[in-house]
Amino acid sequence: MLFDFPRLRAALNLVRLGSHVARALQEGSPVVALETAVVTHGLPMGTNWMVAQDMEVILRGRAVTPATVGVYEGRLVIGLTDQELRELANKAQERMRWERERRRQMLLPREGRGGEQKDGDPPVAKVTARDLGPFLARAQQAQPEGEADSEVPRFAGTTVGATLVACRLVGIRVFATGGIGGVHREPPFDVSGDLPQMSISPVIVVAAGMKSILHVEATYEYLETLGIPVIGYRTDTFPVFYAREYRSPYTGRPLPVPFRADTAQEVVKMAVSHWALGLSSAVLVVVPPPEDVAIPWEALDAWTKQALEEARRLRISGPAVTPFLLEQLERLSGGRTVDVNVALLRNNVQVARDIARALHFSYPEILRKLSPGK
Ligand code: PSU
Ligand code: MN
Repeated sequence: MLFDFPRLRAALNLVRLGSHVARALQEGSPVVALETAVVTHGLPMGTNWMVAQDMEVILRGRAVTPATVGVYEGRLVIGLTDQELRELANKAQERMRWERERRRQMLLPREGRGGEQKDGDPPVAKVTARDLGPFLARAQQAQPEGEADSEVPRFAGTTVGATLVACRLVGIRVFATGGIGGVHREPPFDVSGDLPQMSISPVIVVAAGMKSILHVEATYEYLETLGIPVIGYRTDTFPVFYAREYRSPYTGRPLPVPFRADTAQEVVKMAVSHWALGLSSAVLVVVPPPEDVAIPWEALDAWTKQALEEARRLRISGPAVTPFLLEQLERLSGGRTVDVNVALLRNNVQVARDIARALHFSYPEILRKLSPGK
């Protein structure tokens, strides 16, 4: 082996395991990981904190330990405390202000921008798996003994991909999110870092499918290419985040899911059978958003096209694309997309909770045997 990874990590002081998560992992009780990019970049202010708390409460209610992952004071924290999570949520507001101001500046003619305008960094970043190492290193370099240097970014929400890195480090097997990233619809056909991380992380990922803003079919194909099993939870067709069903512009039909499970137990059997064959990718469980709030595909698709148009007009690119489109959809739908987003996050966490319990009761040994990072 090239490095002694655990010792190297410890020496660099890169990761902190929350005490509640450490305890749960030690005694082998069920744990569900949660991401924070949805908190810092996915939901409006106020709602984000409420949902982040709710998700933890849902898990604790059935004796499942939440491991909410994020970057706090330059360290990857697996199991943020309430206080830390609240701080991250609050930083979303400053970030939105920062983002608006920057966009305003971009639209001004060059002379109006006030000379050499420096962008600076947002108060809270969105980190993917590939950003994590450099981000932590830079934060710590600037702050060897914990003295405050507010210039260097030290807080971040972790995307699905970055959160999976944390899952691998400590052997968490179940993870709930809203919607995964994927292949975007337009050039340069940005592909979310979520997908390659899913291909190397043996974790059951519970989501309401991929985001509607993506190229749904291209993302679906990519999941196949990467060897990631897709299981419809009480559904035969693919949900797309805010909508229970997608309608293909090519076939005029919904997209079928390859496998269906009606209970948490069935999901667990399929996942364990996948891993037992020596395959070590994630297993994606797609759960349609609750019927009473879901948005019909036709309406969603129309809003999505408008949002994409707006992104093109403002030349939004890179990691800012997804948060921008979500914000536009909120505006175009009169807030309906936020209601669905909240409802589906809660719903997904409930499903993940049941899966974590089923995994724990049926295959307690898997939590140890497959445990990586040791
Ligand atoms: N689920 C939500 N809202 C979000 C996300 C998921 O309900 O904002 C985030 C996830 O963190 C996911 C990210 O990893 O969006 C995808 O971003 P990108 O397309 O830039 O990879
Ligand atoms: Mn991207």
